[in-house]
Amino acid sequence: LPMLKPQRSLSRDLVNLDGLWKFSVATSPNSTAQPWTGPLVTDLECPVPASYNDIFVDRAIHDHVGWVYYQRDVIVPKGWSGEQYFVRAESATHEGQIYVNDRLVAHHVGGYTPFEADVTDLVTAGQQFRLTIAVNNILTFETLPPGKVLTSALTGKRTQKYYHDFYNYAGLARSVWLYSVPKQHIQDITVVTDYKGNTGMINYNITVAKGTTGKVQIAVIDESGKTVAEGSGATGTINIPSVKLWQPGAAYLYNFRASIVDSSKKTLDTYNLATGIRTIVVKNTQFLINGKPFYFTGFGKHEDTNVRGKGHDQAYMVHDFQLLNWIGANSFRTSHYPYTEEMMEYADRRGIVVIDETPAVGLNFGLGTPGSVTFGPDLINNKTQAAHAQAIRELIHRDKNHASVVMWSIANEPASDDKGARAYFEPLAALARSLDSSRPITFANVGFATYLTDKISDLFDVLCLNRYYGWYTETGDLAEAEVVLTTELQGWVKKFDKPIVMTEYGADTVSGLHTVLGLPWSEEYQVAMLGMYHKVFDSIKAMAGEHVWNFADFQTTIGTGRVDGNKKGVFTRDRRPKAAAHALKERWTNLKKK
Ligand code: E9O
Repeated sequence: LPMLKPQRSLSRDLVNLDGLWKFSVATSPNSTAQPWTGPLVTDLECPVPASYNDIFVDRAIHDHVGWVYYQRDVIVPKGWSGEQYFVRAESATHEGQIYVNDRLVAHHVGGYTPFEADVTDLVTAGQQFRLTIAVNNILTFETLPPGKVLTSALTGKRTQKYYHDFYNYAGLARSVWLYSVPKQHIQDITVVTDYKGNTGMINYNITVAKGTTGKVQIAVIDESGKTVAEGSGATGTINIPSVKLWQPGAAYLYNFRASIVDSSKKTLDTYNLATGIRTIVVKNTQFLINGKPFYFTGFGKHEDTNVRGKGHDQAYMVHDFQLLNWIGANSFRTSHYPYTEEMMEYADRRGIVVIDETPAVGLNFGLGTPGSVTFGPDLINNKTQAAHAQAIRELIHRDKNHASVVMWSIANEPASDDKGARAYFEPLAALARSLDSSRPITFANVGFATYLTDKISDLFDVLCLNRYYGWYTETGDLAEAEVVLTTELQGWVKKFDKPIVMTEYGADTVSGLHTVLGLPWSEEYQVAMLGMYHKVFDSIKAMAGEHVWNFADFQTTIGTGRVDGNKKGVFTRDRRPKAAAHALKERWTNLKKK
């Protein structure tokens, strides 16, 4: 697992490698093809960060299945001699290989989490090297999300099939870094916060690099720059008098500053970790943040914009949070994969609450799980489960210190009614709990796994339900949909003493389409359907939140069921409000006042 997110501090340096990289797609489907072992011969340049698919006006690149190569020259700053340095990719979707000159230095499977390589011994400070990153977009039943490559018998063309409803954007959609740390350095920090009365507590655990002889020291600094507590040792508890808690909508962050200090009191390394002090407890049907019932309002989101695909963009990030604030939302779910670390940090600073999800999506339609008749090499299998376990490890490792993250969602819409579902999920739920006992766990349950047929919800703390009565079923009939929704929710209430969050509900809506009859696809229908759901939610005490599907329209695979993507956005893909945005703003702003 990679080290802490790189940062600049008095002891650490950071070089951003974003920009235009040389780019080419592999001409052969074989991953051992030539190009990356030398300078790439190509006249294409691709921006990093961005998915490559929509950048070029070239259907072959858009639809490419297999490896692509990114390449640029990099200079290790001359002042780094004596330091240890790494190349880090925040993500390579879905499989990445890092090459320093001709040498393979890192390999990683999983498209939404960082990986890195120690290049200290390969390049001297002050020298230049050729950095190549190969990226593969193939999805199989050994990756998450799962998928399958099909080859046309007629043309030989390969296509990537997958079972989830968002476009298989690929490439280097997040930043790439070269960073340095001192030889004696902090490798990892885990903080878990608590409070008693007005004393805050940061329980921490620090691991240091091999060969570190210096001692760990801690200072906790408040937002005004005042040191409010100190401590020492690799593990311990820091008490903070007159604590200011991190609250939804009112973030407060302490700087948890960990240092390594040698025997002559010289500071060798420093890492600054923004830390919000807050507690999360699930009690009966309540989701408590700092002991107060929290009701989630907001959306399932996507990393998705025009041209960039899943490319991280600070303008969109800040604007999306502005829109969340405008509409009165207090939270979102990182459907259906971990988002950039920048966004998690930004949520920490904005006081936005996050349900953090793994890329385990598309384990639903026509797929089997261990023990079921459809389990096998060409379907969900033990290797899928192993990839799933690794995805849980990497997500929790990366995001464990974020105050904004209040719950882990380990899957979206798996076949939880399948007879193999328990055998598949029992160890995964246990794994998530063993990695972090300070947050509840959940998964987003799909409509056909009802309160009567679902087999795994007792393994989780919160019931997250995705429901589409009035859209995929009872289409256009909100009176009938209301009865079905009420029955379903009451069924869950009877069965479990747990909070319920509706993590998806919504209707595809063509911006600008209006009907006096309020028919499906119109803006009127989206408003009416959400309104019906809200009326039902308000009648059920166990409801602990509502996340509309989706924040914005987003791109999907081509098919007859989608017109340039999924149109369930409350905002269009370019972030203009549909009528439902105004209706939600009114409801959520009023809920906030209560
Ligand atoms: C996952 C999300 O990524 N949930 C889907 C969303 C959608 O708009 C998709 O974009 O299609 C909904 C799944 C609906 C399943 C319907 C089952 C109905 C059975 C009663």
